[in-house]
Amino acid sequence: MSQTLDVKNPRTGEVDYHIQAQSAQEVTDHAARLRTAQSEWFLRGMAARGAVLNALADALGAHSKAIIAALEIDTGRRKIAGQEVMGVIGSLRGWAAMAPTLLPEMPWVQGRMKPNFKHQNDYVPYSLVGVISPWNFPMTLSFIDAIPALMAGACVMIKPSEVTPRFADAVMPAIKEAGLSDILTFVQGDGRTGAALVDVVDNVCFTGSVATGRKVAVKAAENLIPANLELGGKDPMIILPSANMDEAARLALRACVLATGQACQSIERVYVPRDHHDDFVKRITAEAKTAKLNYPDINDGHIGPFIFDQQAGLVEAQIKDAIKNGATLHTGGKVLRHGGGYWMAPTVLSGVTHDMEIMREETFGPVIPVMAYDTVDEAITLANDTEFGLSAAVYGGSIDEAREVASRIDAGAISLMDGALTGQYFEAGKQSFKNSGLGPSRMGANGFLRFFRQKAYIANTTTPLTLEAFAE
Ligand code: TXE
Repeated sequence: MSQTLDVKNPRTGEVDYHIQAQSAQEVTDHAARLRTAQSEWFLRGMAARGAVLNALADALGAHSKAIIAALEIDTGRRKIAGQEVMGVIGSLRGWAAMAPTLLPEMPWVQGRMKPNFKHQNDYVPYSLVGVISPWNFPMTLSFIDAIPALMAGACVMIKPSEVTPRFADAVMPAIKEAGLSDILTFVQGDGRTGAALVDVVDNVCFTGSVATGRKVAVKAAENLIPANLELGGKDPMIILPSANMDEAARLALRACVLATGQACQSIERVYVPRDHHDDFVKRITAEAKTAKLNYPDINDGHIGPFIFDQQAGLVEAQIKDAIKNGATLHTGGKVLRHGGGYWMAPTVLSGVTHDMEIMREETFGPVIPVMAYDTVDEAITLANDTEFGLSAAVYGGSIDEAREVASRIDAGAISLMDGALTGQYFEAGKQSFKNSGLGPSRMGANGFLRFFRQKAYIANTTTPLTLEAFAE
């Protein structure tokens, strides 16, 4: 029996949508249907699959108004909803064009040590790839793994977050029009449906919290399937003494509070030279006060509501903990109730230390904790003092200077002379270090190659050896 789950509108706080959570049996049935279609999908070849993905891009374009409208309700923001849809369309066209160039040539190769043998490699896709996505970028993070998996020749089952599931219904007509209904599907539900998905796929891609990622990894290990995990972060930004502090304040504000800070690549800690600290705090506080909530008019403002209402309480608790332990609040800091939703203006804190939750746990809110450092070595030590290693940023007088500091930061992607660039640039391969994830890069060539298994054909060009050749 499938269960009905309530879905809230983050701008009004009202339950105005429901999903039927798919049972484990229903997930298993979907998997069987997708598997049946997979070999034909693979045999069509890369060029034909690319043409279908381009057709999906066209269909998404034709349905974009309805999809953006659904995503807007899911997330409480309009411009970013549009960017998500256009980004997926661009990604479909990009992978369709690029993927055929990424598989290596597969000639017969004569053995070096044993020239009587030769081999040839082949790349065989996983049959069924599962994608489990979170609520912060519902469409982007559902398709980021799905598109290269489809290009590889896999079928794909996506389970969106139960917090933001409505865009999927709006996307389905486009999937149907592109002729992909048997190849790509959504299953709806909460963690139980997600867990059922991990039991039926051959390769799972997960974006979300460390705690849930760990559960997915354990289940994937039990099922002996690869887990591609992109988890939480506590991204640091180091501002070097040579930086233009005015520019630094402006970019740090954007990198910390864009999308209400509900982005994996959000900057969550800012380290500033002690000599510049007070001036920087003054500048970023002034900048932060100019940012507006996009309430009541969704078209006017920079900061949307908390998408997941419980997140508001978590963010406020971290701020209160910091203040209780000696931090100074310069602006923001309170959860605001408007129209039934939960909001927070950009929040600047100073006097923070690494004993505070706000400097250790993922915040996922529009919060800018600023900490002074005395030497660049100390700043690097502080940046690396974390269980996470998703990404980071260095801003200084030049790219070369920032690059040198970046080489000592233990994280998978470092933005230079800016922050949070992995939200704007998807071509660089990067892995998640430490507790921020597991598996190959989802960007660059490995974003595609991870969906294949390498197979070898090994041929003997002479007479096979007899057992006697191995006798003691
Ligand atoms: O994540 P979850 P939530 C962080 C952020 C946030 C926290 C929780 O700090 O506050 O995670 O977010 C499905 N087996 N990030 O609650 O629980 C679930 O249904 C399989 C960081 O959304 O990880 C949803 O589809 N699946 C991150 C998905 O997992 C399971 C982005 C994510 O849920 C499952 C988002 C299970 N046992 C949140 N349990 C980033 N840094 O990008 C749940 N799910």
